[in-house]
Amino acid sequence: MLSTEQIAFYHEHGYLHMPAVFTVDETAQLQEDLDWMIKTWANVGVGWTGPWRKQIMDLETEAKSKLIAMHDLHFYAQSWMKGLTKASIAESMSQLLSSESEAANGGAPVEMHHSTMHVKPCQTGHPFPMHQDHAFYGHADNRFIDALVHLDDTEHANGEIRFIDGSHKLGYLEHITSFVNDAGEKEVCTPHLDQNVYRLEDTVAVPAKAGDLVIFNINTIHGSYTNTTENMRRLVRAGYRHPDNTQTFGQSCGRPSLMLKGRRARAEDQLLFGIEGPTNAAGNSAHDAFGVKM
Ligand SMILES: O=C(O)CCC(=O)C(=O)O
Repeated sequence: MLSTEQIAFYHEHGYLHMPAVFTVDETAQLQEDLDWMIKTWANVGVGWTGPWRKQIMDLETEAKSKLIAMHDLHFYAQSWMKGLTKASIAESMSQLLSSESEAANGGAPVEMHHSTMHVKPCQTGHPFPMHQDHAFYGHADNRFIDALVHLDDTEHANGEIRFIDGSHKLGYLEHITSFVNDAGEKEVCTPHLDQNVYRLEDTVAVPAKAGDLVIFNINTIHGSYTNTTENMRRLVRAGYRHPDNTQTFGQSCGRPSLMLKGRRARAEDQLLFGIEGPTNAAGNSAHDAFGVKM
């Protein structure tokens, strides 16, 4: 259970470091299975695109920079399914997602929305520009928490996570999603904020140990520097939300999520989840999270 101080810290600052959420043995199994997934399933690519790349990387690093990534590790290895759905994590998320009345009545219900691997390869591992995760999976309100599972100790040299303190209070900000490239053409890019306004230099670094969680609000502005070390920096993000918080667009929109605590309340006329597979061009189900035809 989180202390009153930890809950207050999250609401004030928009992030929280939770040490030793996983035991040494659990962490070792998660690491082993992560390494297997890196070899067997993950994509190795240039990572996020956009003009920010040349602002926060020198030309040589930018040309070599890579990100190893994949979504939904809990569909690929039991350790990850068990780890990300741990009762202690669900309880902590419930504490942070609860209204006063929910807190007085056993805590808010919690569902797990997704998980995503972010591995920075050694030496030129991809930095992340300043952004809010809302830009990637928009929700009606801010009852959504991202949790970074650390598989390696982090520090400045390997690109620890960094936040703009209290920035969740700004609400969702419009992100840059296209730019004019060197050929003068409009090019679509990964959503990010103006790096001159929201600067990595102005962030609070939150270094952590393998087995720790660092959590943050869907609207907290964050980013990270390049991994300059000889080792990979392995990290996995999992998203936890209040089931009443409707997704409006983006990653995994329309997909049912896993209930980790409590029950899914039924809104008036709300339909059951559909059972058919993806049916539209965006890969979304014919039913959104509330069972309404899209
Ligand atoms: O992996 C990192 O350093 C940054 C992760 C991040 O920005 C995210 O998961 O939204």
